[in-house]
Amino acid sequence: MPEGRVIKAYSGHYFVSHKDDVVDCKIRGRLQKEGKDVLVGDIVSFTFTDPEGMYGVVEDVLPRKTRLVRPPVANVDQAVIVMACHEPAPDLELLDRILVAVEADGLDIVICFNKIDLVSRYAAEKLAKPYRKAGYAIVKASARAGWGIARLRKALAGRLSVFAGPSGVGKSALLNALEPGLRLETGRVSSRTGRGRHTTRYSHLLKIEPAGYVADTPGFSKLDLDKIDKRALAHLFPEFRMPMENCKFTTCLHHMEPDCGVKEAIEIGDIVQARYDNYVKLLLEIAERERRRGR
Ligand SMILES: Nc1nc2c(ncn2[C@@H]2O[C@H](COP(=O)(O)OP(=O)(O)OP(=O)(O)O)[C@@H](O)[C@H]2O)c(=O)[nH]1
Ligand SMILES: [Mg+2]
Ligand SMILES: [Zn+2]
Repeated sequence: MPEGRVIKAYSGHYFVSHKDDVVDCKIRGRLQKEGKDVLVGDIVSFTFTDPEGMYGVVEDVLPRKTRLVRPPVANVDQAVIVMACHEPAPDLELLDRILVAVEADGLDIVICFNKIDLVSRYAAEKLAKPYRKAGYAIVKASARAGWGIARLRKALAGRLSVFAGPSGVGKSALLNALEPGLRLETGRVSSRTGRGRHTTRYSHLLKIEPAGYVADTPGFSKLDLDKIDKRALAHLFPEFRMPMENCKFTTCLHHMEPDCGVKEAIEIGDIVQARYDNYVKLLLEIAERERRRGR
């Protein structure tokens, strides 16, 4: 039976990429009864229902490697988190929040600082440095000028990636730069609020040569960290992992405790203060939530 990847789904139609074609499929009723839903990103087996091979029926869903809730995409390997260097102003608290959520999902991570054409080289590097230091793969890019696009393409090859980041940072523009044929709708950043307008509203997968798939996801601006408990949080900051081994107490939350390896690492410059400050912010938020639930 032929197999392919679901690249788009809406109102009962599942578009399955098969060889160089896309087959418009319905779903076998039995699958619903078995409680199997079909997500964008799923690999499915299907049968053709017409001699031209344009239409088909999804017969089964192959086992999923991963399943993201937001955006609802299956089998994602990697997240590309896009922030603009300017317009909208970089929100590093949001970036750290997204990083924590993506780390918790176990995805590989690339951080793309876009719109470097709008700032000095120094300003772009100042933004990127703490994250490079934390061990993240960084791409500095300008969708407008075409800078960094080759590096981004390399990072996407052979994997299914999601693009994430606030509205207006240039996710669609970057994808257009990668595949000029796509002509995705890009929005203006509102001059009144300085924010994007959430131009992109549904998930589908785009083929990025060579052999990369990308979900162009809705921009989002808020993220709750509901499933993360406060003991797990520090492990989701990769640059904390080694210093944590020097904490005196195995229960150390790296906040008020004495003899804390994380705080020592800040003093000698191995951990950036701003990252730590966002850690504490998230820690207190999680602690507060756990307290409320405990009651
Ligand atoms: N100067 C400059 N402008 C850019 C760059 N990339 C994107 N833009 C502009 O920023 C605006 C928003 O870009 P989009 O690609 O629509 O942003 P998005 O992240 O897809 O936004 P949503 O779909 O709302 O989540 C558009 O006006 C783009 O032309 C860049 O590298 N430099
Ligand atoms: Mg968009
Ligand atoms: Zn500690």
